[in-house]
Amino acid sequence: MPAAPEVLIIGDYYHVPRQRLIDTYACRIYEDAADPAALLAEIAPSCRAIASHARVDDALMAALPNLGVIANFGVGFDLVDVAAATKRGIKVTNTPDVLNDEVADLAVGLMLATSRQMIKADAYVRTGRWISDGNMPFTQRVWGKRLGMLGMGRIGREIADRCAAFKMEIAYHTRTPKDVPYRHNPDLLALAADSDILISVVPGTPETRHIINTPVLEALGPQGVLINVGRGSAVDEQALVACLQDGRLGSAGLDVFEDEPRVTDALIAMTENVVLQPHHASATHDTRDAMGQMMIDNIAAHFAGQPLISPVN
Ligand code: A2R
Repeated sequence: MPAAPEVLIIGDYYHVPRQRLIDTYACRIYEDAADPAALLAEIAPSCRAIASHARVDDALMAALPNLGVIANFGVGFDLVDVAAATKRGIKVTNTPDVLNDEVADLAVGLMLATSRQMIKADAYVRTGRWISDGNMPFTQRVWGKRLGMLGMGRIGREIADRCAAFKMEIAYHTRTPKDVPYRHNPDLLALAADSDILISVVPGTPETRHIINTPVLEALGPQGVLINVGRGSAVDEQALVACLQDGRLGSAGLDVFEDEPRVTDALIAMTENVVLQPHHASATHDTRDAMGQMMIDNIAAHFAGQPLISPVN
């Protein structure tokens, strides 16, 4: 019986599929190595796959000449240098679709929590202010409001469909119009100006970096709500802080940040109009398991010489 193929595990992901991977293949764990360079040198002849939830750069690929596939845990694959992989003939896979509903649920929850100030309201009860100060000041309505979606892909569509049930008026901005029952706006600035709530669910690419900037935030306006469940890099966080601080933007609900897991002190200090989540929109047991399984299935397909399930290059 030939030895199981060697898989390099990089980054932290759900322990259940991770263990399944370890039980199935000969795996080495990058983070466990006292001397990562020595580990790479040792597995260089045999390592044919990386299962990753961390940065995979060209130098790492260069150290593993027999690498055939980088299976990324997550739909967003911005941590993998796909151009370098393609140049080296290495396939990259991701985990699309299995997380759409989960992320959409959290996006809607974040929209409600931010607009209706649910975290602040929770504290209002717990700290006794309901008794000392009387009823909490009123909040902003969600149903029937104008929703702008930045991104209308697999996840964006699920978010929009949920928001349609909230009787919201929905429009979206993408580079190309989609076959959806919502109005396409080719101009993000105009979309922001026409929206009460803007939800961002675009990938982290050079093109989307800081696509939500001061003009977009100002267009959303003093009553506007920004929700980001895509990538932190899509929002100019400094501009966001400035706009929130001086009232040019109303509030924000964020699951993703520019420098995760570090979140700027200014955002942490804003408890009145900002709701923060630890990049966990897809993080339920079921969905993280499904994502892990998809990553494993891609590796298995590669080893079996079969078509990959979700190639990105
Ligand atoms: O622009 P299009 O027509 O390719 O539409 C895509 C849109 N998008 C952009 N919209 C405006 N300006 C851009 N520069 C830009 N780049 C991409 O984002 C499409 O509507 C959407 C991405 O959809 P999917 O590829 O189906 O991704 P999915 O599964 O919805 O996930 C979105 C992202 C992931 O890449 C992770 O970063 C995060 O959510 O979990």
